[in-house]
Amino acid sequence: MLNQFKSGIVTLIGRPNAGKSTLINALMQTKVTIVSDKPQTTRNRISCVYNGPDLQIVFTDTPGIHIPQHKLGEALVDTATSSMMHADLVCYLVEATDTRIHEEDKIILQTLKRVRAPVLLVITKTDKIRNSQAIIREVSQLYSQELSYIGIIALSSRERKNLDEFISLVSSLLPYGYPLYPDDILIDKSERFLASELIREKILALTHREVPHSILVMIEDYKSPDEYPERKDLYIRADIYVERPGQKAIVIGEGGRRLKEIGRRSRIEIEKLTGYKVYLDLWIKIRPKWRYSVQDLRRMGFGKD
Ligand SMILES: Nc1nc2c(ncn2[C@@H]2O[C@H](COP(=O)(O)OP(=O)(O)OP(=O)(O)O)[C@@H](O)[C@H]2O)c(=O)[nH]1
Ligand SMILES: [Mg+2]
Repeated sequence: MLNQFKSGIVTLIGRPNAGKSTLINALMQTKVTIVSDKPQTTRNRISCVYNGPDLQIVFTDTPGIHIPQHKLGEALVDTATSSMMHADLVCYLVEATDTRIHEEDKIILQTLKRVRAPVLLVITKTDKIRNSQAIIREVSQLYSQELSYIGIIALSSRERKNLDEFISLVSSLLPYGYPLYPDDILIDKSERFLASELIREKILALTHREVPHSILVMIEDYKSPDEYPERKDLYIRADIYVERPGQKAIVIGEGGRRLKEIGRRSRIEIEKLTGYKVYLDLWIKIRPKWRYSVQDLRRMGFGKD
């Protein structure tokens, strides 16, 4: 039986907003990683375990590769780059509407030269264009000089188009081997981490310009009935960090309305995730220029994965 089993680590890379996290959620059929229309949403390497018949694929979501403007950006790009080095297969995502190679893609192409794993070119968001075949031809032409890739596929996570074909193609490119995780593991991150991400996702959805990028969410207290059987609800105290007083005012909103909405939306999703009624205690704090400080980043857990 075992000699039929295929398994491997498949790292998704691409510039910010390429659709990496959305594709992983679509494949997993549940929300494991947060999504927004703002670039640089994903900040960590997140491994998600997909199980199929005689198949286990560990999909790794990574931060979008870009030209870093601060220490946080550098840490994000480092995380994405090192994730490529550990992969059995790298999926390089480009958007169907991309008709040229962007500066960020040039960085990716440069890095891929050092990667041993084969590269699959994945064209995302085909629901935005009319003719997928024409786009496949165009993208192949665009990248054929720059990259030696093992295959190319176009898909839409939003319309769930070509997802089964994507899984078949990926599995055909993976080695035979043992499962890497027990089959009841979905993600290599704690509920506490997922809760902090869901809160950040709601802030990203409700703020604009520099604010989303300046946000950091730290869970300071997490008391779950799993750990404290006498409790009926899940108590979460989270600190939301911003860089400037003006940003604090924006997150709070007029009469506290935005913060209330952030709390409401976050609570609904965390309740869905954990199955418990959630009591959410949100505090906003200012930590000037935390994205530029190596010490702050280390204290806040970046650069550990
Ligand atoms: N129309 C359409 N939009 C999509 C599709 N996939 C993703 N998007 C949108 O593209 C935006 C970015 O999606 P993400 O999944 O967060 O992109 P990402 O590559 O993970 O971005 P970073 O984490 O910032 O690197 C979101 O607004 C998504 O809703 C798709 O198949 N079709
Ligand atoms: Mg992402």
